Amino acid sequence: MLWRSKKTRENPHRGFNLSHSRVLVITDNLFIYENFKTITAELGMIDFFSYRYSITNSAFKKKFSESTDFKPIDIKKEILDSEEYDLLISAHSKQLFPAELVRKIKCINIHPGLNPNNRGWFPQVFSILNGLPLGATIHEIDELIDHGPIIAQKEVEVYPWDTSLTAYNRVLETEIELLKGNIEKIISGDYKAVPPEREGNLNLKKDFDNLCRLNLDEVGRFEDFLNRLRALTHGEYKNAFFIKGDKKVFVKLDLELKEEKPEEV
Ligand code: 0FX
Repeated sequence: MLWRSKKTRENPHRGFNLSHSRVLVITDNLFIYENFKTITAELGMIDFFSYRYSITNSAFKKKFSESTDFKPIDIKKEILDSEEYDLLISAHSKQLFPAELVRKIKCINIHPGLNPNNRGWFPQVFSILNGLPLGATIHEIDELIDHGPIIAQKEVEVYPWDTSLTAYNRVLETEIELLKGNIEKIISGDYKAVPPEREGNLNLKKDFDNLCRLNLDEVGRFEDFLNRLRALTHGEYKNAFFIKGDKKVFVKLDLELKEEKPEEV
């Protein structure tokens, strides 16, 4: 059960003041959802959070059809207000929070990228391609995508042998680390958010989709093609493809690391 008062309340479990006692987390990512619940349970804060997933998430609809406390939400249609919630957290929500909502309630985003680099869709894919830094960011949501003042962030390495999946897994672990280190401050409002120094760059779903179609006549450097395939290799996802006659052929890379002694000159 959540606190029903808007006033700052004492957390009986931890003894710190909460200004956000009614927090709604919207997530479409299982790893983040499970870790979020574990972290808040460990911190004795489980009662302050409720969870919803996007109405469009058919996999979650199936998986959580029996759940009484994890239900879908249509963030554009459902009227949420500050009478009901003090804080909304987007933790890999597939729905963008409408500007009207962001103006009404404090909204925070947990994002798998190092803002303002490669804001938007699948940051690690674009970091592998354009060499911009990758990481995880917790920030206040404003009216633009992955753009608002930054509460916490941490860079992760991107290696020349990474695929999208290996880089992404490193980012997810870092998001959880940031969440653990900052969630108490966030719900008590005891943090300083700093606007990013630059606007950075933004990638959309259509930019990712455009990368996936390979043109077999394209001429270029081998390393660039390799990077493109690394960026599009992510477990079972069928991303990169080319068309040959009436066939669509999906491509992914299989990379294996082995220690080598540097060649003697
Ligand atoms: O949960 P999430 O990792 O997050 C994504 C965006 O990266 C993030 O910027 C946005 N705020 C959030 C709403 O959506 O998404 P996912 O589980 O759909 O994808 C995870 C990774 O899987 C992705 O980074 C790359 C890979 N992937 C995913 C899809 C759907 C592919 O390689 N191909 C795909 O078709």
